[in-house]
Amino acid sequence: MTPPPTATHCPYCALQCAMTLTPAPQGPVPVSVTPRDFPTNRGGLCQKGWTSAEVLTTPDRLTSPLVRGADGALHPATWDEALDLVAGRLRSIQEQHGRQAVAVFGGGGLTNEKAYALGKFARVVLRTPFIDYNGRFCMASAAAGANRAFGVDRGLPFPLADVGGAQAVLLLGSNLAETMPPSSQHLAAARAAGGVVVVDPRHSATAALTDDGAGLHLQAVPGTDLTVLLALLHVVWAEGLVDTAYLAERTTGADEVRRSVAAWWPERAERVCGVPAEDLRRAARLLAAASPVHGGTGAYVLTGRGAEQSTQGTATVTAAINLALSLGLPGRVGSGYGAITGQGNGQGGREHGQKSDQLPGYRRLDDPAARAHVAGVWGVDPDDLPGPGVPAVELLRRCGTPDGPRALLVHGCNLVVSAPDNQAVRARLAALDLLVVCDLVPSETTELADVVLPVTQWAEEEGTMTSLEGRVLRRRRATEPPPGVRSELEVLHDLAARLGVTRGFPTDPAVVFDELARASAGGVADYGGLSHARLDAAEAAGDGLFWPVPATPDGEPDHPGTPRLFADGFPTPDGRARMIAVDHRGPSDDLRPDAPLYLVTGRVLQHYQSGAQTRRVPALASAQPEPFAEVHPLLADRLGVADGEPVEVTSARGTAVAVAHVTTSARPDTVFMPFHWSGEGSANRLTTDATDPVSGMPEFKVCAVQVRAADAGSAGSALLARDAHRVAQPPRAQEVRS
Ligand SMILES: Nc1nc2c(c(=O)[nH]1)N[C@H]1C(S)=C(S)[C@@H](COP(=O)(O)OP(=O)(O)OC[C@H]3O[C@@H](n4cnc5c(=O)[nH]c(N)nc54)[C@H](O)[C@@H]3O)O[C@H]1N2
Ligand SMILES: Nc1nc2c(c(=O)[nH]1)N[C@H]1C(S)=C(S)[C@@H](COP(=O)(O)OP(=O)(O)OC[C@H]3O[C@@H](n4cnc5c(=O)[nH]c(N)nc54)[C@H](O)[C@@H]3O)O[C@H]1N2
Ligand code: SF4
Ligand SMILES: [Mo]
Repeated sequence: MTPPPTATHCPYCALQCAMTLTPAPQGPVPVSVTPRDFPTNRGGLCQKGWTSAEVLTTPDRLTSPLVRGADGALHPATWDEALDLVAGRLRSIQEQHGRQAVAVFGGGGLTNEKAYALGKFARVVLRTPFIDYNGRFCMASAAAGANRAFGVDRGLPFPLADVGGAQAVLLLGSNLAETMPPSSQHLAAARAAGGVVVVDPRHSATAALTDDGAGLHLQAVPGTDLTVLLALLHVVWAEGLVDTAYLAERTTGADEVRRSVAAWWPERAERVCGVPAEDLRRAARLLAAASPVHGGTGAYVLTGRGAEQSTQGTATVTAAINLALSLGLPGRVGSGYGAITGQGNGQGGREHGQKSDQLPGYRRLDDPAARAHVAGVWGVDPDDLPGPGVPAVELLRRCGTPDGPRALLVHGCNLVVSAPDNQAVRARLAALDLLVVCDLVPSETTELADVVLPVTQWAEEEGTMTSLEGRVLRRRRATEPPPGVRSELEVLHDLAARLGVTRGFPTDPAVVFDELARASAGGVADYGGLSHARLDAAEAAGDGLFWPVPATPDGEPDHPGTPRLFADGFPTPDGRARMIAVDHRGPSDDLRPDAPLYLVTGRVLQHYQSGAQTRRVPALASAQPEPFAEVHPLLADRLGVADGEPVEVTSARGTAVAVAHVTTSARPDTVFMPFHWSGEGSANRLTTDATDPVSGMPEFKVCAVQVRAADAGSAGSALLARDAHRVAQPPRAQEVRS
């Protein structure tokens, strides 16, 4: 008898589309994927979701630990050999150089259980302050802005489906039509009302949703979102469109914000952001008209990475929140501010202790009460818990330096592709005494490792993921992992035991979750009333549950979860949202004579992040076979480059080579490169590792570059032709848009 179908969610992004996996014993993949109806995806899946099962049986799947030999190559080893080696080296490095000589790097794709166990492993077993994760690349500015203003960071503090009722939606730097395709369904009403406003230097697929009267595309100069927001704020204040009763009752700081935006009249903003003053006025009026105070059906202000991955990302998020508060949106059903979280568990991954300053439940590591609570759950002395470490970029800069970490454990991040200024990161990783990488597939980062540990993925494991809405969902096992592969919980258990900690690292995800629930109880992200069993029952009834879900005393009904936050107040000391005046500085690496163009980076539909998974799926790789740079026809003419020809893009960090896609969707002063590829075509050879002073988030989105044609004989084009990830493919579908 074949086993029954399994209800689960997509392995990739934070939309966590619901899907059913049906055993396919005769097929090329062990399970077949069908979409499942769910409030976020409403039966939709993108191409990545449809093809996700192919990564389970990708031909070069890691199925044995690998250890670097005397010949410099990676060789298969037994688990005992690999784990003994790792534990022995960690011990001797810590004996010689201190506990802080070992660092941990996590990921927002890990389940809550793995993220929690990893944070505990760093604090309890390694007792190092140095742990951070790739959410620092992704969610840190949104988190910092929301924590400061609202006292809590849940990306969307409302169900995504609420957006479906709105009359206006302002999207700053989100290309959700490509990055979460099924989510565009929720924009239908706003489009019909002419109310979608997209701020993006490109006429992206999402910007195209504003065409034909569906809204406005504000094609701003890269790195100037803050001036767009300051101008929108100026207009709503100057034209008396703010919700004065709401501001008086529910916020502090409105006067300072009003004063600070007085000088940002639209004509002044236009000189910086390039968006016509009249469009800025129209956008502000359209949002105001949709706001409840003016009788509209609702308005949302949503930010994506385009606005956040900036050295002024936290300030930009703060201005977006100021705008939403000025219009009285947060805490009203059908309106609000939200950040569109990216990674599969980008939300849960930032709640349970992978962050350098954080303990489970979104508790702070420098809060004595939080330390005492979590130390109690862990059965350790609070004084033995290390203090806060440093954010990801700083951690990477220190790796392999005389006073920095000598060993790094990486779980769920392909740093060599995805980190900013990745050639410098590669050098830092190469300078380590020990690099240990857990992954499912070989990656550019496993290639550098001293030890590679092969782990289970998605459909082979049980766990939970917390979606962009803060909804805790069950990930379920639908197929056996290949022989030789272990779960990350087993890896941490086995390493802990070898390092002398024989208790506290269970391998059953349901047991780990129960401990996570206790550790988070009473914290901001309170999972205290949840268990795998309760989530299974909730999903069977149709949903999942939104945190906080506190435990209830015995005999009382279970807490129903919290789909909408802020109805009765904000979790700040005075219950009010804090409005904070912010001002514009501009990108850290701005245009100059030898770098007269902007580079902006981002994503395409078919590839996920570093491409480690999706470059292995033939249908995805053939749809997007190679690194490219979008170039406006005017710029292409000036450079003497035709569509399909290689260009060399050079920044102060390095040079990358990519195929020109000539398209009018670009601004003439800006080229766009996706970051999904490695080697010569890697966008992160060019990006700067300058970070936001509040959040530590790097400025991935904007830097200054020089672009030139890579002539046929140049090193660049020769290298591109040799690029391992370039495969012979049918002609590209994308044509020049006019
Ligand atoms: N297909 C696909 N989907 C994904 C992912 C993926 O890798 N591939 N990753 C997931 C993850 S982890 C994340 S974080 C999300 C990211 O989701 P998004 O934020 O939607 O994705 P990006 O493409 O990084 O950036 C969005 C847009 O920002 C624009 N942009 C660049 N510079 C600026 C600027 O200065 N200002 C403004 N306003 N816009 C700018 C780019 O042109 C781009 O269209 O996607 C998730 N979904
Ligand atoms: N230029 C530029 N760079 C960017 C961005 C950008 O917009 N522009 N965006 C940034 C953002 S938002 C993000 S989120 C990062 C993402 O960048 P990465 O962190 O590199 O993202 P992934 O490719 O998802 O890498 C995850 C790795 O973990 C593996 N993996 C998947 N699941 C598991 C698991 O359960 N356990 C373990 N151990 N491994 C697993 C995958 O196979 C893959 O090798 O990139 C950042 N880099
Ligand atoms: S939108 Fe995201 S969650 Fe949905 S199928 Fe695509 S990658 Fe998966
Ligand atoms: Mo991300």
